[in-house]
Amino acid sequence: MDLKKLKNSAAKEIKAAEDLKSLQELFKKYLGKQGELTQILRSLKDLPKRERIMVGKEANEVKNSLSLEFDEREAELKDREVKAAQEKEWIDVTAPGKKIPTGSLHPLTQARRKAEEIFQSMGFEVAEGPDIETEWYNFDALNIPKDHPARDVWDTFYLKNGFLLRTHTSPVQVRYMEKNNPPLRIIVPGTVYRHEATDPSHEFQLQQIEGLMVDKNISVANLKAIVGEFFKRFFEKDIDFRLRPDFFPFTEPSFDISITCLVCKGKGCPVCKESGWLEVAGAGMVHPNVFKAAGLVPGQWQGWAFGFGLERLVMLKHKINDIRLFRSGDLRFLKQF
Ligand code: FA5
Repeated sequence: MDLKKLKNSAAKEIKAAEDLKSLQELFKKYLGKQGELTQILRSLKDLPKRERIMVGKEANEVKNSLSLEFDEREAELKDREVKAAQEKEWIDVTAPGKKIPTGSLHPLTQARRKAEEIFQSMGFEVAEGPDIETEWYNFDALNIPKDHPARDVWDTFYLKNGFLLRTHTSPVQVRYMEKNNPPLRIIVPGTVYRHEATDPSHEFQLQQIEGLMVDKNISVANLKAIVGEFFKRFFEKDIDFRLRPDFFPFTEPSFDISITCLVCKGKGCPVCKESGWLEVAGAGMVHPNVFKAAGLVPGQWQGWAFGFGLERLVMLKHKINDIRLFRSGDLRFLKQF
């Protein structure tokens, strides 16, 4: 057996081994129990003494040299494997993070919460009532009898079972006063429904904030003061507003509350119907018949009430020129708030 040849070819194969498994196979082939070199070493005993010493020496040298080659290649392959694994699992901790898109509260929800906060800080309680109402609470108890022309003002969605979708939040005035004795201060935020055509300032589903304050000596001056304070805090600046005589069957006297159109700064635009003013609320002193319907003695109490349109307030605050955007589901619009 030519030990030199064996050494050379083994060394070549070791160097060419591409992974630890094939290296192991090579080890078996040459240095394993049945390995080529092992067999040579084993057969030494059959050789004559002189030859045995010579061949033995050379065979041992080959063995040591191949062992070294194996160790070296093993270290190289292990190193290569570790590096490959590291490369595969490498995380760039300096890479900028991916932004997870988060939602935000709808501008109407934000505004409603802000209004609640402002009124609560002035001692008002937040009350609620049902969206599905009876004719009694929506109309009769509010001094709007069946044949009264004012019933036409609120184009109503009537339901098949005799109920209706409330056309305003005013029914909660009566519902609340039936259960709670004055003095009282409440606001009632809620959705109302009107069977009407939509345009830049009219929706068929909108939110109102009703206000009601009842005590012994309540006047329009109190109404003006509270409303003025609300505007100031809601719009975060001084706001021009005006009360003009209006008519509501459940208040006497009645007013509409308008503020300078902030979209066009009073110059006139489609939102304010070119008038420079936008009506944001109806208001007035609670009519004696409403106290009566709620089971209170009219002469004993005085009170004022208002009903704001929340969309209109938000439109003015953020200079939104079309009320229909609120329910459009358009993310480009909603993402701005
Ligand atoms: C009422 O609904 C009365 N209940 C308000 C009231 C309450 C008067 C208490 C007196 C005492 P009116 O229909 O005007 O009134 O509506 C009140 C406000 O809701 C309006 O000023 C306006 O801001 C808003 N509003 C009414 N209809 C619409 C609509 N279709 N789209 C958007 N906003 C509306």
